[in-house]
Amino acid sequence: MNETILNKILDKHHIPAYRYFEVTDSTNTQAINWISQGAEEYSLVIADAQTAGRGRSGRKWITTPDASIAVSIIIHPTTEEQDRLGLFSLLGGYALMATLNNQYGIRSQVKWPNDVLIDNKKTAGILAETVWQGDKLQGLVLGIGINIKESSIPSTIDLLFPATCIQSHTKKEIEAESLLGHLMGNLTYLRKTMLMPPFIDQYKSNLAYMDQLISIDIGDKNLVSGVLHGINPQGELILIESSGNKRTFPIGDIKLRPQ
Ligand code: BT5
Repeated sequence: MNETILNKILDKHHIPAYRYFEVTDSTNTQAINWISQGAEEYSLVIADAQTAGRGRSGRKWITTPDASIAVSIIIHPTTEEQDRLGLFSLLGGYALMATLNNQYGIRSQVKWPNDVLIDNKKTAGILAETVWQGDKLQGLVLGIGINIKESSIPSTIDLLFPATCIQSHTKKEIEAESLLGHLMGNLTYLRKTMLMPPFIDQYKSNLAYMDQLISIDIGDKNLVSGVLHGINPQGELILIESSGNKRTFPIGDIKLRPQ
């Protein structure tokens, strides 16, 4: 990234501080360390490449130099937000989806709980992690990995789900620094609505596989199938099984697949 442009854009979005790395292990790891040193709300850790980028449950996230963005946003959730921490993962995905749709005219969707899809392929993944001292929340790190250029798309042997990148879906040149600025603008705005019913409704209207038959992998090779019925105010997925039984799934480590 160009640091002069980055600095100007982040300043415009009132980002209090940021740490930028050409390469780091994981921006989430850096952000977690920074929280224990007293990082302010909306401080950012940004990297062009990661050597140990992570997804959920120890899975790997690949960030390619000059082709991707890895960003970790430091958040200090309010007391009300602390009752619904799972919504942050949804907020990250929704804010990026809104950026692609509104600022770049690229039709994208959210895939519950932590992906952004373009044309049914993953272009970004979100990893929200919390830092606790005893039972007191010190902060939350919202890590977002975004594929921008073609070379960011990992080889299929590294993938559980098809992948794409933003640049393949627009002729407009994507500048990583501006994309980050738009993302932060949308995220800070949408966070104010996150606990209100319209947020859940809007999320549902942009949810991949809504009203379709899907399977949920609940671990140990156990699959639960049903029709995706939406999400509840906690951000949990609602599935209707063929028996008519309604089940909800919390944002844990479960994988959703189309059938
Ligand atoms: C995620 O996990 O999708 C969350 C990824 C979060 C990455 C960000 S980057 C900034 C911050 N710092 C970090 O260290 N992490 C966060 P999950 O749903 O578990 O998906 C992981 C799976 O996505 C992998 O097992 C691969 O199949 C696939 N994958 C890995 N890299 C990818 C990429 N660049 N594009 C598309 N899919 C990818």
